[in-house]
Amino acid sequence: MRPKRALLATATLAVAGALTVGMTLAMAPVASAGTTLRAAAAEKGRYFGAAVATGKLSTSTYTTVLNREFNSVTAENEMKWDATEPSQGRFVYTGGDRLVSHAQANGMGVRGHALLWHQQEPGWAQSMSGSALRSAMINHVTQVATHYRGKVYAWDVVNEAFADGGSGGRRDSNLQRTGNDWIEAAFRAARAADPGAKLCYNDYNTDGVNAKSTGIYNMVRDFKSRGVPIDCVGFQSHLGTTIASDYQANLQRFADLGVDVQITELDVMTGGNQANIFGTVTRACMAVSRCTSITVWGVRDCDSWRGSDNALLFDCNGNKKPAYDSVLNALNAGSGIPNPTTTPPNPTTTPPNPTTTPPNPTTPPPGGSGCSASVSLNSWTGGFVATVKVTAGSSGTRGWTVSMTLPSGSSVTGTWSATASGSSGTVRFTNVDYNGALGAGQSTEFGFQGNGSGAGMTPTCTAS
Ligand code: G2I
Repeated sequence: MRPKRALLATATLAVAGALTVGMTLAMAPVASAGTTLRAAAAEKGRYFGAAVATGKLSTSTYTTVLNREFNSVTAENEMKWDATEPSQGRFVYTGGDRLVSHAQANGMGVRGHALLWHQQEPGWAQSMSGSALRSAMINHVTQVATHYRGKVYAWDVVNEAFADGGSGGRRDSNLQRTGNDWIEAAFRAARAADPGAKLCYNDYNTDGVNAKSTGIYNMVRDFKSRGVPIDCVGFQSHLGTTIASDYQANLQRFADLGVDVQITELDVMTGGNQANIFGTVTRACMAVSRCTSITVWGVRDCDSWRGSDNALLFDCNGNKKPAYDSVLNALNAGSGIPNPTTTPPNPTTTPPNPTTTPPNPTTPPPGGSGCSASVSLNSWTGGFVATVKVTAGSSGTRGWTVSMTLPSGSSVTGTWSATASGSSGTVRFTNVDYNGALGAGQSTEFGFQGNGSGAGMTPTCTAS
């Protein structure tokens, strides 16, 4: 018979290994002390992640620690706009794909970072403005989120859009100057492209109740009240030698709005308090049931953007620092997410909107008998995003086509979850392979973006 310790270790590894896209997290049947960060976090239904620079995946000291200790990764730079769309309309996914493969091979989830950010915009976007930039940014969100659909459990859809200081308002940028609704337009486009990813707003200097975090809080509350698809808020947590006494209370007030919270870029100034502060952050997350992941911004001190701050959990040789023990102890002492089957950290392929759940393939729906479609529009001067909901009639559908006539002078510039025939005048949108079959009364969504106005379009649905 195997000793009990070995059995527990096996259970723990199995849980950590299950934290991949498409799987539902199960709690370990017996509480045990995890001996690695990933095992300890997984036992509590959470991710413990690191920002990864893919160039370091060939360094064995680095990869040994990464694979042993972390069950989530964030691309430090590889999924940003400048990396993924270096010239307009030319998409490069090499670095991001490499990280996804590494994560999949090692039982890790992937946090996507970041679809839109005023920094690390490619040069061509930096020189754009107005409706041309708005179209370009929405296209970027659509393309990248579509590429990684089903492969990331969360996206930082918008990063660092709020100003520092006491205003509580937005930061000026060319993105912001396209109109104050740019953030919600981005979230709607991201949801349409990847209905299964948790969509997050991410920022720094939000580590307590302050003017900036309150500005974000008010935006999230507004989004929730108007049905803008936001699922989580990321708290970067680049910390100095102190931590706000209301760090946990701040997380909790966001969670109480009905969003998950995630610690997304944690690092802490070296010094006497480093281990305590890492522990305080971890305890705060564990005490908030909607705090689903903690990510540190790098693996070893010498991997950090903070240089001589020595701000991480491992020294340059991969040795654990006192801060590591502090985090591990806090993970092991913390509470699990109360009901991980209904509030998992990784719903991934379970879309937040059950209307987009594909039908059960074991009961193929009959053909014939109609469908209906409705459209919702997100418009700005010179462009729009249309989200179209297709609902099957009483006989279900094997496939569907939605026809819409665009106003004169308008055209379709990109489509997701459907195939468009034509781009102006009357455009026909036909299902793609995974969303044609709908059971009676079931719905799915597709979308497109266009130039010009989308006003007054009336969809007609034909089922096959
Ligand atoms: O600045 C720290 C973080 C703040 N929150 C958003 C994060 O995305 C951001 O990460 C850092 C990366 O850690 C750096 O690695 O973002 C920086 C860019 O603002 C990254 O630095 C850039 C350098 O500026 C570039 O010169 C360099 O080519 O890294 C690039 C790739 O090594």
